[in-house]
Amino acid sequence: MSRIAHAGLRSKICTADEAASFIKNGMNVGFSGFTGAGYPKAVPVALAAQIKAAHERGEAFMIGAFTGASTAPELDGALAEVDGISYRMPYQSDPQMRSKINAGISGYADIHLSHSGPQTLAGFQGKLDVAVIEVTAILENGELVPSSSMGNNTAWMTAADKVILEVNSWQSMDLFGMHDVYDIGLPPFRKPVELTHPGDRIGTTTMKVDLNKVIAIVETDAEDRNTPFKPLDDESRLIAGHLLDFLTNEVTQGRLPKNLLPLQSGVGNIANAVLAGLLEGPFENLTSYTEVIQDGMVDLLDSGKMTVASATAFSLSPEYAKKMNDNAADYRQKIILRPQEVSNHPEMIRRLGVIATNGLIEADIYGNVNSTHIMGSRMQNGIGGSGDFTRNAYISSFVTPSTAKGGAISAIVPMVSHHDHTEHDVAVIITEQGLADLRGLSPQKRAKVVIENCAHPDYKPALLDYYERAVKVANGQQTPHILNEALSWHARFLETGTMKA
Ligand code: 0RQ
Repeated sequence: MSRIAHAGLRSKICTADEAASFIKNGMNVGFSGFTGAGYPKAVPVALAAQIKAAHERGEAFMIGAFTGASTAPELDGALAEVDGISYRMPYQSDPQMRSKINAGISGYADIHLSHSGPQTLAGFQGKLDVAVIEVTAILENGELVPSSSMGNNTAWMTAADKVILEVNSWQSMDLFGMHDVYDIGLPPFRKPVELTHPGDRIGTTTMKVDLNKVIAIVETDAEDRNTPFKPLDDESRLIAGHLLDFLTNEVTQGRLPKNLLPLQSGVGNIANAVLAGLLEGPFENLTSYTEVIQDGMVDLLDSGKMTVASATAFSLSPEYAKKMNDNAADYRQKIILRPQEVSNHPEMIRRLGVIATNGLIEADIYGNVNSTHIMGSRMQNGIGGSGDFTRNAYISSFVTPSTAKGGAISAIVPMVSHHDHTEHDVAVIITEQGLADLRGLSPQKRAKVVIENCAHPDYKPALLDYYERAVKVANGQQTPHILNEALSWHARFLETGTMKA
């Protein structure tokens, strides 16, 4: 059966090459796609070939690329490889894209995920010329069934002058019914998000598009970029264990209900290990209000330990993506995919009392967190949704190994080389060494707990020494620093290849 039921739109079916030719030098393009799910798979590759050919003819051809979050080699990878992206926002994690950003070829605005759609609708990001959106199907009435990510799809289709659709028959038709499409709008008419439980629905199951904007439709049958998770290692198990002990104690102290509060869990292997820990843990009737559904969350839903999960996209291994496709009719009873401005909305995170857990690159002794930059200047991925969740969470936590690069780098430093999450927002820091609960502590007390509980033994004495000397010489006792030494660990690493003195 054709996935394009609308008779009028069938006349727009064309090749990826024809569709891509609508995109010209200097245009801003809004692509679907979030953490390697639901991104267009044919048009960006065709566009990259056209950009390459233009460059070979000596012509300028670069675009602004807006997405939901990270995509895949067929999108970020292909376009970055041909130097086709002059401006990129928001989150990315592709090695090619990262290297062009760090080489200064592609400008990158690392804005909060919940801001990316609304800022574009408001006109803050310039004009959006074209939206390229993957869908599962086009219904007879022209409404669109979203695929494995909602992301910024509706924002892009509203903001853009023209829309190109990719209809992907690899996506299960049973995804129909899993989404909750709700547009919040812009001030002064922005609507409240009247959800009081992660399982609530307030929107529609399909997306609407102005059919006059649709200039091309491309049919594909390609799977999402699904990356396997690493097998759980001892370090991740230890980190997960510290977090689960902490949550158990919060329940004992009466600060959390027995089934906790809705969980947000970041991307990556440690986050997945935390979910695996919950599978063996004592908590029942868990819920999740998060961004991405990983393998660990599917296991929790399968086991009955988790009753419902709300997110904006999948981030599954190939094995779990197949399982999702085969069983989407069951999973849509327990999984809801929302636009990212709803999944990451401060109003919801604050109201529901989300427990947020994200990864970090480095934290300092006072509780400031850097999630994005290596040694101050070099972009890793981006802030993603971690800022949306951390600032508004009931309890915000960060997980990381205490060292990186075989021990040459301490994840706990005197001062972070870039600030993403400030000491005002960070409640708990966890490494394999232990957990620092920063709630209710002044900066000086925090420093002692962070060094004692989280730092690696190789770096503990030097951190303590820095702190104790800072207390003696600083110009104030609120957050004592020795300014010409605070970033010397990073400088040493860049000069010698290790932070060790
Ligand atoms: O480098 O790949 O070259 O080996 O950074 O580090 O330890 O594998 O950890 O995959 O969980 O990523 C913060 C980047 C952690 C991630 C970050 C190097 C390390 C390795 C990856 P290699 P790990 P993870 C919601 C949440 C921001 C977005 C976010 C992230 C690589 O969690 O992008 O939270 N977070 N989104 O060697 C130098 C250090 C380092 C370091 C790690 N201190 N110095 N290199 N590395 N620490 C989801 C979304 O928003 C979509």
